[in-house]
Amino acid sequence: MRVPDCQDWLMFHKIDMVEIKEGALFVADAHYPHHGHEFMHLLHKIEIGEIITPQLFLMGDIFDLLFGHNKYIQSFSYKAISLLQKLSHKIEIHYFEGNHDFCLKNVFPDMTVYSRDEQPITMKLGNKKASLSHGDKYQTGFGYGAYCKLLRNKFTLNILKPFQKNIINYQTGRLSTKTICRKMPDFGKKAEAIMSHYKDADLIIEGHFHQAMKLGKYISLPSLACQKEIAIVKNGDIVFVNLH
Ligand SMILES: [Mn+2]
Repeated sequence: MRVPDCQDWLMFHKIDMVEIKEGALFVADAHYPHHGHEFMHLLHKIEIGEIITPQLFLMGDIFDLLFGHNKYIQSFSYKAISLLQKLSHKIEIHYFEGNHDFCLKNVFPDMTVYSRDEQPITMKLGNKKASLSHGDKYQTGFGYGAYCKLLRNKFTLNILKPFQKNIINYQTGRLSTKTICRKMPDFGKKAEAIMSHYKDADLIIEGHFHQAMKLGKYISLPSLACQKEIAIVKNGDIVFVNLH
């Protein structure tokens, strides 16, 4: 008989639907470090045991600009990255990449990281089937799938090297002053359009829009940067809580 190896373990976990546990925390759109320090405070509280959770869901755009295969960009968020790496040894963390933070599988090897292509992911919440994703799947992005491939390519990396600091400095400056908190007046319609892609799900949990709204089976998670709120599973239900 063959001894099970790491690959088998991965396969098993891919097939087995993840169960969202009571007390699980959902953090979305912190846009760290440009839009407040709540994310760092939250991680710290988890580290010292002031907040206890069995499971942490990072729903994308946690960092305002972060991607793998680039040391310079990681230097801006070094403390948060190393604390997250540390926490990932102690608790179960699921990271859904967003449009601001991607190519992170190597940065966070002890988390389950879902690329945009892999999302949405179906999980169980009690007897409900929940579809989870960052939330920009049915919108036109700037093609970061291709970007991700480019970043992994040694040839492109070498060509970009002399310019990368300038590019990143420019983007960081632009993002840090960007207005990211807006109430979307027609959000009901948008939610309807998104829901039409999920005939099969009982619940759709997404970040990205920063709306902090529940519309039928659609949950637009609060943005930690905008509402200063996260979501928590309480009595099998997803509720929004203020961190202050
Ligand atoms: Mn987003």
